Amino acid sequence: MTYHNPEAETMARGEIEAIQNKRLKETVAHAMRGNAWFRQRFQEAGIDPSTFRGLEDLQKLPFMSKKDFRDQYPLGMCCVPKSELAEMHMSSGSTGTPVVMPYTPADLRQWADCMARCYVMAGARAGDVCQITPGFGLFNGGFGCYHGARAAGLFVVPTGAGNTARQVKLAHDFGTRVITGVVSYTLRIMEVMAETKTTLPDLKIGIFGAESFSDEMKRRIHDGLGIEAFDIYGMTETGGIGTLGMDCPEHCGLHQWEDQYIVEIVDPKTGEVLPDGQVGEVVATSLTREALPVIRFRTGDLSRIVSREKCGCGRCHLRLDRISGRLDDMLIISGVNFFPLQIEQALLKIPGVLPEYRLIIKDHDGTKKLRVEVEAKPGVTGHQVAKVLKEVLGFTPEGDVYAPGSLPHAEGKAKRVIYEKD
Ligand code: DLL
Repeated sequence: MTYHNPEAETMARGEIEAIQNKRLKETVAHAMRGNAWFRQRFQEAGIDPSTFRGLEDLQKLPFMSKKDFRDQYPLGMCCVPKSELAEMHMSSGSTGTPVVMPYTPADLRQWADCMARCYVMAGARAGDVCQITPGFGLFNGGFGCYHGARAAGLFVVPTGAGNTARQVKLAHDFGTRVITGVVSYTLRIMEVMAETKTTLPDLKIGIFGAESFSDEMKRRIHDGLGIEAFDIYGMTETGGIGTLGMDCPEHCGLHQWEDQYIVEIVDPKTGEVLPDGQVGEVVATSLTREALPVIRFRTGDLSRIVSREKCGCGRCHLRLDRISGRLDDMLIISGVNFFPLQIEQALLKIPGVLPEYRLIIKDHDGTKKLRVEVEAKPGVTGHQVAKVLKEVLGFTPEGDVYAPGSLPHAEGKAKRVIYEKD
């Protein structure tokens, strides 16, 4: 069993909680000292850094939201002078208003350490060829994979997104062993491999994220590429890909790097912390970040704590279930609440159905109708698809089955839900 950071990764629960307690106090004091926005927010909530008791007082801290990031664009929440910044990333999200995350050199090392832990946990070893397929730019995916791969001593092939034919050729010619990417882009790679009749015998490890990842999708990627697939979690606001964690080879939940972040699950309506096992909104607090610490950040992602027990891999860092969706992705059609992932799981159980699909929501004077479009191999009928969807949803949506390659394919995150108003 190998760890990138054995000291941090093999801490017992008591040690994790002690370090969280200490670092939480430091983070609150740092934010209040370094930034007027935090100071005012926390003073209004009655927080005094000299008497703040750490974990015991965690729930006295007010929540942060995406709206705070947007309102404070570009650097209104930054806790260090701009001259100390080394890099920034940004996500535009669904509304288009940017969320900016600045980094100091220490923040970049922290990110690299979290990502390197993920690589090594997945089985990557120094010298492995690591192909990075998320975009290099404002999106955190490419650079996060890069910083971590360098820290883990990997040989980086920084293809970035797109030009899938070249991507497959390079993976073949350089003997890529580890590939990182957005879940749905992997499907595009598999398609091009089939078209060009390329096999990648050296490829063993896939690190995928940025989108919900059903077991069915994992199985298809596993069968299609013959690799072990890992589900990596992180976001712009926590400092990027891999900052929160990933599943280990036991595949029994996503370990959260708890010496670096406190992860809570709260009731999305009341904000109350939920008991382990109950599904709610993931709330994250960074414990060592300098430029812009997140403190009780409401991620909008839904999951539950699976376990805080020691895992077979030797880590005690708590495990989250896969992210089942985002609060703002929940669809309500014909009085039924559901998430796109539930449709994906049902569709992929049908033999011959391909993992490219989209849900079109037609809004006619406030009445919403669902149309499901999915690619499938010849032989799969609309009737078969409709029957499966009726079982999941309780109603039969409109829909069509398309030939492979007919639906628009994304090179970044897939856009599964499309709204049409008439
Ligand atoms: O998507 C970081 C990332 C890049 C993670 C590449 C993994 C691979 P953002 O663009 O800020 O950052 O989007 C963050 O993506 O709040 C989740 O809703 C979703 N997300 C990220 N990882 C997962 C995952 C990157 N493993 C948002 N499963 C998050 C499900 C995920 N959803």
